[in-house]
Amino acid sequence: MSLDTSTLYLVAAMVAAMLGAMLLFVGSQENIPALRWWGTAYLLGAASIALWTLAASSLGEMLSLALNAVGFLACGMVWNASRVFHGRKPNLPGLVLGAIAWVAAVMTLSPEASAMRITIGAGIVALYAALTAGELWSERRRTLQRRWPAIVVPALHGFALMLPILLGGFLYADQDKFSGSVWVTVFSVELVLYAVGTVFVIFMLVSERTVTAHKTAASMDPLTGMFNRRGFAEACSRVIEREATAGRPVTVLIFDIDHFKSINDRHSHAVGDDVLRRVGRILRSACRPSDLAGRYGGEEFVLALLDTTPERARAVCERLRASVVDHAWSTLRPGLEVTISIGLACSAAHASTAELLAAADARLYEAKRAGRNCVR
Ligand code: GH3
Ligand code: MG
Ligand code: MG
Repeated sequence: MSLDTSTLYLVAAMVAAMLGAMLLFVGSQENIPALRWWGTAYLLGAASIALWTLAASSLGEMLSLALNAVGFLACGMVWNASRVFHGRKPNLPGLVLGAIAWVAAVMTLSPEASAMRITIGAGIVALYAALTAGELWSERRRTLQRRWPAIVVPALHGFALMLPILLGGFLYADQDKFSGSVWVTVFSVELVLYAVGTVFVIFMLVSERTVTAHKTAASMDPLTGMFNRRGFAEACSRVIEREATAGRPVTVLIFDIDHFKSINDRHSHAVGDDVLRRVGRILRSACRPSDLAGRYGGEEFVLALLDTTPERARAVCERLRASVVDHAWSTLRPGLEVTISIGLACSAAHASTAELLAAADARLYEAKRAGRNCVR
């Protein structure tokens, strides 16, 4: 079977253009700058390949050189898109360096050395592919299992383009036939596969990120920035399981702001919200970063203390209670006073989150009945 090279390149250009338009559209709709980088890169790349394929012979040396440079600029943009996607700044010198290197190489090489030109061009594209793969690799927040296509696709692409360099001696023996050789066909097919494969990877990464963002939003309390009831319960269950396996106890405390309704009534709901925020901050500063803290609902907060003794747990509760009483509440409203009542429960081995919380809740009500502003 013989495949026509120009047709293949045009198909590659059309596929890339459609994917680019799609990326730009989604990037604008969802306001994801990295997708706009990727989309623009694809459109530029597609335009340069299409024009070069259709009109290279009639363009003249300078224009076709410029077209090639635009193609390398597109490769640099793909790399920068992956940087932007991970919250890094675009690398502008790196973006244009490939194009500059190409122009410099063509200016210095003799026009007959077409194989050498193609090799250098492939090398530049391979380098950008490797940089893109490296960028995706260094994103260590995701699991390797999920990230592997993000690394394999650009890495394979780079490898395919490196082949003529690796096999250079073999190819140069047949300079004249190079441009019509099987490699050119292989590259054009590879280009289509790469363009489609990359977009698949991009959307996989974007959807993973969106899911993570929604999950985070669903488990966070926007007022205090802490876990909400759901987030706390989920995290606490995971932690209890882990600690039970390790044979370590987990201690849970629930506390409730005393007479909070009257704080709202006397000082306004906005002041009530400020009190909740400040209590959240006091809670966080009273525990270790490894402990789990959350707003359980209304004016109730929870804290799971890990790997701790009942004595330390008791001390944390006392410190917490004292920190709330001693806080400079008058800076918020003159005459404002805030106290909390705390219920504490230490886990027998293999107690569930629900059992622990119920036990702590029962203690909390004892604390309320005992006159508030105390620990049970
Ligand atoms: P107790 O000492 O028995 O706990 O009395 P309390 O007044 O604190 O308890 P109660 O359950 O009667 O009232 C809780 C109040 O908390 C009622 C509700 O309006 C208020 N509240 C719940 N969520 C919020 C919130 O997000 N912001 C503000 N400002 N108030 C809230
Ligand atoms: Mg209350
Ligand atoms: Mg309450």
